[in-house]
Amino acid sequence: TTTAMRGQTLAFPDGFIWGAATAAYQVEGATRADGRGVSIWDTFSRRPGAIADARTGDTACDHYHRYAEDIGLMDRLGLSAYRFSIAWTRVRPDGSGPVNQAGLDFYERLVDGLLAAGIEPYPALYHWDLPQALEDRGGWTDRDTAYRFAEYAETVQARLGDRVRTWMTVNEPWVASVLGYGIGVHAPGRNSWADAFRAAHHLLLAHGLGVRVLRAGGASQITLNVNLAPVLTPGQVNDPAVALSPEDAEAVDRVDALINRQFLDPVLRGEYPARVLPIIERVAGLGHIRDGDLAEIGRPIDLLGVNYYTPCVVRSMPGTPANPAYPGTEDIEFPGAFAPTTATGWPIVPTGLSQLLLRLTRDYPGVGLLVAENGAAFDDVVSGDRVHDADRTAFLESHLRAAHAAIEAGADLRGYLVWSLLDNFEWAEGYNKRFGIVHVDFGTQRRVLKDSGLWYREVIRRNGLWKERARRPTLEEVA
Ligand code: GBH
Repeated sequence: TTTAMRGQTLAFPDGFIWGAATAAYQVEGATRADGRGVSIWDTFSRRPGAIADARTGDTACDHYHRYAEDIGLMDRLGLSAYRFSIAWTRVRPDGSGPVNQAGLDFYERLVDGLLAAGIEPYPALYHWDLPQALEDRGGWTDRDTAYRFAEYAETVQARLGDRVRTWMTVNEPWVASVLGYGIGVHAPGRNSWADAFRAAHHLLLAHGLGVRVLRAGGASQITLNVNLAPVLTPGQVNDPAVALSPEDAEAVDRVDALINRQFLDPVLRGEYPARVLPIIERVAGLGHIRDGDLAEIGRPIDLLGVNYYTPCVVRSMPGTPANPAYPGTEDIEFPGAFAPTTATGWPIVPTGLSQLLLRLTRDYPGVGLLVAENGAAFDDVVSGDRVHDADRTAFLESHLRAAHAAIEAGADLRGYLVWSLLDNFEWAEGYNKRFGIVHVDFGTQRRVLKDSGLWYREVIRRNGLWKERARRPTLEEVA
């Protein structure tokens, strides 16, 4: 890098981690290969009406067989890290029974391939694909599942711990509990608020027990990934400094406690927020929260994985019934934001990311931050061997500018992982929503680096953005 180039670059800190993420059920396919057991997503995706166009993850991106080609793509991108998840059912097909060595062999090939390409593996142990056998015994509503998770974590680490330095425990306990057990739009498709709160607690407990065994096994960095959203009134979306009425301030605080602090406080402070406990007690009782659990859950971690997509927009509106996804939100309306949206309908608010990172820095000091997911679904324009996705590039660029601003203002942000490396099985949306920086033709499994991927490669190469938006190179320059 010449001085001139550095002058034009909005540089990120040295050693900043540039990566991309996927999850097992969304990309692997090969759901019957080499002794893999049945997960709740195999079951749920066959439930009539559960998934758009009745699709499943049976084939997905066939990453199980094409991982070497996919590592080649990561190498072209110049990624420093690849976040993937391990399918519990490949390792212990029944959740708790015998270990399936063939499943571990796959992750060993993947990890070795990544290391050979100079890419740091960031495995996540749980990205929603619970073994069906455990669900049949109560799933995450049963405390025992957390202990089975710790057992499985230990098994995986015993095989890969000499090569994996960074471990991710659980991905998005809010989504897994609320969408899976509370409103049934994700596996296992149950509909009970009480179950959702119990599941959330047991997912947190699984994380804590996982930290304990991973640490004992010598892990050097441990994270959990939480989906976080700044909670804002419609007025704050455009002007964060706008003054709130006491009613709006209360609505914001209550929803923030439910979606963010319910997970952050146990993990980073060893306690449930006082604002949430009475809601949990009313809905589920407190019997599932035992003495000692919060000490277990609050074990120190090194990094917090922040998954950010969009803010949560609320305002006080007396008489409104509780939002089905948020018990305890009586008298609060969720009006959405006046902002452009992605193909999933989520408002695009890049400043939400800087606000979030700075708020974490202020309220939860001492833990490093990693953007563990950020990205967007848009429709691709395929033209010959190019895939045009200018909207995605603009989305990523504006969020990276926001991340950079947070770093300048003092956030200890260590890295950024794009969701996602590949277009993939987008849960209840099937294959209709494309989040990849690599286009996947699901008929032929052909992969093509999208324009956003070519752009990201350039960002990684210079460890930064172009200072002036206008100086962004043309695609011809970077292709
Ligand atoms: C992540 O979940 C997952 O980890 C990943 O597997 C998935 O593919 C990816 O995101 C994309 O969906 O209130 O209607 O504006 C993200 C989950 C996304 C949940 C945003 C809450 C709010 C939508 N979150 N969502 S809305």
